[in-house]
Amino acid sequence: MKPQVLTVHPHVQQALVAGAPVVALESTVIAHGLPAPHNLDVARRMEAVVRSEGATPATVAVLDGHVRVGLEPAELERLAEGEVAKVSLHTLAVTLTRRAIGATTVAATMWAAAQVGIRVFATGGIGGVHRGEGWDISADLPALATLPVAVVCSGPKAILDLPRTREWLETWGVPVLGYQTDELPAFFSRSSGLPVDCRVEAPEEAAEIIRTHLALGRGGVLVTVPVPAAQEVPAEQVLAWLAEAEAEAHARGLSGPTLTPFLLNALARFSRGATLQANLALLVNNAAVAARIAGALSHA
Ligand code: PSU
Ligand code: MN
Repeated sequence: MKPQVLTVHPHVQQALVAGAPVVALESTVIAHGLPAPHNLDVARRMEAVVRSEGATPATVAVLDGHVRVGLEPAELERLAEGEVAKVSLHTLAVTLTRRAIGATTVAATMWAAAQVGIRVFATGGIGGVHRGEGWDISADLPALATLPVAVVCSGPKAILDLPRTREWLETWGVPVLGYQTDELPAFFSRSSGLPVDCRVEAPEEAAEIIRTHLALGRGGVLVTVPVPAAQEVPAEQVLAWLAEAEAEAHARGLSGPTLTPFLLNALARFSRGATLQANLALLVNNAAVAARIAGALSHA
């Protein structure tokens, strides 16, 4: 018999049945992307802002052998504390089978959203092609190419190779929209020098393109929203700190899934918290924009 692995929270289920707006949220950013107590605080703020914009939040995680779509407040707390596995698509079945507690990445969260018909998902930054000569490419990219979900983010994380990530998205047919920007945002910074495919000014405009792309029966859409200007960290500064962080990661022999959390944490240390403040601000802002887009999509 096929194992039943997905459980949808009743509030999320009600919204989906009613055709009301729902926004998926990931949990790797809570468990691995941010230090306590900011992680739990921002997870709650993201859910709250989605609600205040009239949509239902659906934070995704792996608990007790199930992929859970929509969590109770106490479950959000469990994810923010203690040992939690980082679950991407290659580790999803293992985490489920072993009944371990897991935080889902963009790739795994997109899969869950697609399974239950959630079309909009908000996060901070997507994974992408890592810098350097290796072949570390996040599973977030093939997920975007194949799963029918719009991911609202502030671009690929600044620790990545942005030009290569941009090329990858083009090759695999992922439309990249710029929300009130002509340039691909660079996570902590508002610009990267790389173009988006199309600038959109309003949620309705984004929703129309998303609806059309999803009707093509291909994969997802990337909606990129720059970090709020007040919390921006200039790209040159980020790159200088990143060089130091990479040297430290190299000296420690870090690679694979531990690399992204290590680099984000090192940048927060070197910047005396400036990158952390940028990360928190963009997460909440992206959740709000995603909720507005989900609202526009539901008034079809
Ligand atoms: N966005 C953030 N912080 C994070 C992440 C995203 O602001 O920590 C997570 C996402 O879950 C993304 C993952 O899917 O990092 C990418 O990890 P990797 O490069 O190992 O694929
Ligand atoms: Mn990787």
